[in-house]
Amino acid sequence: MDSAMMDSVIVDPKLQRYKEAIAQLLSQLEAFSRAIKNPTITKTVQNLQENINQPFLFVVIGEVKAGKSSFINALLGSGEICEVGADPRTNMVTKIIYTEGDGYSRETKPGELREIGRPVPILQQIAIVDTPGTNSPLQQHEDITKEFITNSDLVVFVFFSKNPYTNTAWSLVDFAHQEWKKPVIFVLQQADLADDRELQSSFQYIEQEAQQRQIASPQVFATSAKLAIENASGNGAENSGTADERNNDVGGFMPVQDFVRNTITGGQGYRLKLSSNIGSAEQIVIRLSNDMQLIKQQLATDEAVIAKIRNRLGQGEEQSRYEIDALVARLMTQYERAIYQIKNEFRDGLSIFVLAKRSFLSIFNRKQRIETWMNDLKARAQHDLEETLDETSKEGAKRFLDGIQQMIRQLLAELNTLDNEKLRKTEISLPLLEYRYEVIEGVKSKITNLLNDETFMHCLTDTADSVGPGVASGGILAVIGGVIAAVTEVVILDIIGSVFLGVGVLLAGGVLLVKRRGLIQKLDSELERNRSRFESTVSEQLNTRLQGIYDEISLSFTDLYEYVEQERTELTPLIAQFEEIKQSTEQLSNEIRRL
Ligand SMILES: Nc1nc2c(ncn2[C@@H]2O[C@H](COP(=O)(O)OP(=O)(O)OP(=O)(O)O)[C@@H](O)[C@H]2O)c(=O)[nH]1
Ligand SMILES: [Mg+2]
Repeated sequence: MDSAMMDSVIVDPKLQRYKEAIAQLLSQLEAFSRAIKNPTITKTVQNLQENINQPFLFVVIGEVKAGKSSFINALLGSGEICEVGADPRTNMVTKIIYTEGDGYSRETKPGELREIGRPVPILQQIAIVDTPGTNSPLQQHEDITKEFITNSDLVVFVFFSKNPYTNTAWSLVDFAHQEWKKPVIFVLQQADLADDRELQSSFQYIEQEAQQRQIASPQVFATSAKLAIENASGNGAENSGTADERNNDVGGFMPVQDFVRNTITGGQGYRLKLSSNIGSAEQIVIRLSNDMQLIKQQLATDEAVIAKIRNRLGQGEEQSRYEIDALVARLMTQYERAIYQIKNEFRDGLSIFVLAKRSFLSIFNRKQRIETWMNDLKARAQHDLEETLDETSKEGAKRFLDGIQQMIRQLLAELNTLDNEKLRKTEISLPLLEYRYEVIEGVKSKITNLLNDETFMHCLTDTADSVGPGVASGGILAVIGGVIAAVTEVVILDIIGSVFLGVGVLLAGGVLLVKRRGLIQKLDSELERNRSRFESTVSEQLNTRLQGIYDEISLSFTDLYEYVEQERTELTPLIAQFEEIKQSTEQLSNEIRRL
């Protein structure tokens, strides 16, 4: 009877595997509870882990020399666990537990409690408490014994087969069975020393006593530790596991093992213990489930809102670009209308001067009149062009501004959907979730500021003369104003000026009539060239400005973008981890319930 064989005899390997599966699940749950920084759940899980990893605890009680220590050795299949002898040996309550390595023995409460560690595999599943005889004078042991009984899974009462009648253990039987509802068994030890008649009356006596104590069908076994151990060290190892194993049950331990396996270590008791453990794990998972669901949904919402914001910004930019194109087109129409006017006047004016050539006006006077006419034409051209372009650009800028304001309001509405009071009261206390509120409020106030902030809105429509290199940073109107000024003051006047310069020279030469056509063509092409330059400059600068405005709005969302990115990185693995735990819990729970 080696200890490896005892392992499989006493503990049901199938249930043992479930125990390991629960232990694994609990360690996953522990890691998860640490990840979500919930110390209460971590503590609960740790208690469960301790509980599930506790081996079964058997307490062995009986009179001095009844053979308790020998019984334990035989049951565990190792003669070396408890000290056995003719004189009183077990002089204090002794807890025998598993240890790796050489083993040890030390008094954990001097004079009262000893702990023995042994590298015997079965002790990983069953820890045993050996007690001094109940009739020994050392009564202070009774308190410790009782403490162990309350935590035990089985209490074994050992009697001397030949003479069980003077037993002093019955008060502890009451304590274990009646007060604590613990499973108890009775063992008639040293059965080899009693004859059949003696054994039979001992059985009857124990059964009667037990029944008087409301133990309905008392479990009474007769064993001989002596024979069992002798057999094991003799030929047990070779015989173990063979078909006629039962016939070799020298010492009567087989029925004891059967009972233990069926009712404690492999039976209903074990199942109850497993299902209570998985039940507790399930409770924790359910408790976390709602919060995890909340977080999962929030992550999805956050991502959707971010996508909507990006989309809206994109659409807004497109819309603004479209408005700018339309504005540029309107400006160009105005420009064309104005230069059409200039061209006509120029043509008409020239004709008048050509006709006037035949008059008697002196060249000097003619020159003066032409200069006056030129200056007048230049001034009117500039004024008309400025006025009409100015009006159009003001109207365009207003529309543009309204569009942007409306978009910002929509963006604010999107941001408001991110508020979630529930998220602040969960079992999950990640720093990430704690500063969520701050991030959302920060972004909201930045966006609200864009609406209210003088500088931003002002700079949109700023009319200050920030022409030149500052154009791109000025308001829309400043941009347009700058371009208009450049087009009219500088370019138009130059064009007209340079064309008139030719006129003056030609007048002096008296060939105006011949060159008139050429002059008109020159003006046309210069104005046309200027037109495309105007168009490309105003369009380019407005688009640059637009880009700046949208960049600034986008920039206000940076914190939120970064937050959601971080949220995704941190929460995704947590969500997956929890899903896995949840699934294994459900699966394990179902399997254990079906056992
Ligand atoms: N013949 C026979 N002797 C046994 C048997 N079991 C134990 N003994 C002997 O009985 C004596 C007492 O055995 P223990 O196992 O030390 O008894 P115990 O109840 O632990 O004794 P204390 O710890 O001193 O109270 C020892 O000399 C053992 O060798 C048995 O089954 N048959
Ligand atoms: Mg003993």
